[in-house]
Amino acid sequence: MYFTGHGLPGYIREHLAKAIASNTLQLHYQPQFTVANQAILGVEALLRWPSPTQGWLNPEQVVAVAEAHNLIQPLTEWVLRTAFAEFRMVQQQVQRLAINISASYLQQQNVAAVVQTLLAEFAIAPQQVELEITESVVLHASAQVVQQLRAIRHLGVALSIDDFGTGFCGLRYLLEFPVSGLKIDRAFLHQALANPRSATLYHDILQLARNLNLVIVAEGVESLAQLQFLQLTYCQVAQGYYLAKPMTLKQLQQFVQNSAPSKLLAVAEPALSLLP
Ligand code: G
Ligand code: MN
Repeated sequence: MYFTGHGLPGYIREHLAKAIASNTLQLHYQPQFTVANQAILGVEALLRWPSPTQGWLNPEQVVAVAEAHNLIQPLTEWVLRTAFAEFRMVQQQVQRLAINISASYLQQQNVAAVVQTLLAEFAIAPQQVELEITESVVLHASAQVVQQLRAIRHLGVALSIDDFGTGFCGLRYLLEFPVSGLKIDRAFLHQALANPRSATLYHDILQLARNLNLVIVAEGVESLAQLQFLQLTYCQVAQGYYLAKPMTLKQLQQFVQNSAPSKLLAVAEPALSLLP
């Protein structure tokens, strides 16, 4: 889907500052749903860059170039401001907005202060916002970053670990870090449906998170069977192509208008056999 040719970092480096300033960048939104009846609960904002010559640019590479070339501040602040402004357009139907924040932005900036200002400017309640960080942030966090994370939580903004389980984040960190939620990496869900041991692992991650009072979002739901498995394990929130793909703001506005919560899922017989 994305252009990833060799010349790409060079292209991004050359055009990123202008793309930020000229509003060439876009945010797409992927809905998150309650597992029980697939009611839309929130959206995750995802960076998209349609380049006239290169097609859709890979967002991870865009962020990597921004980090390397001193553009992470304008990029992240464009994302925050745009996401907040656009969230206002769907705030009646969507309760929560999740935004990805990179490690270097957390290291450099007073994120809590930036978010606090934007919350006031757009009249959004802190409880409606969630910042997603990766395990690498937690792993390499300086005292200053930990202080930032505490300040964010102190505002009432949620803080979750993205792609949980893929890095080397020791479980000890879950106790020591001021995080409020986990997004379990999609690889765990895919494996869970493939063999009983992986199913048990997924189940136990959920259990652990619940016992620590962490909110779980299951990432990468791509089939009904996976959704049924999540219901069976009492996972509450899910995101993935089976439920909805990332979409433009316009599409999201149509989506929330047309979607009524569906019926509760029937008991998930096929998934039952996976668990002890
Ligand atoms: O790391 P993070 O969870 O923020 O990544 C989100 C990315 O995952 C988005 O770019 C989105 O397009 C992609 N994504 C969302 N849902 C699915 C899914 O069900 N399957 C796969 N393979 N990718 C997904
Ligand atoms: Mn994310």
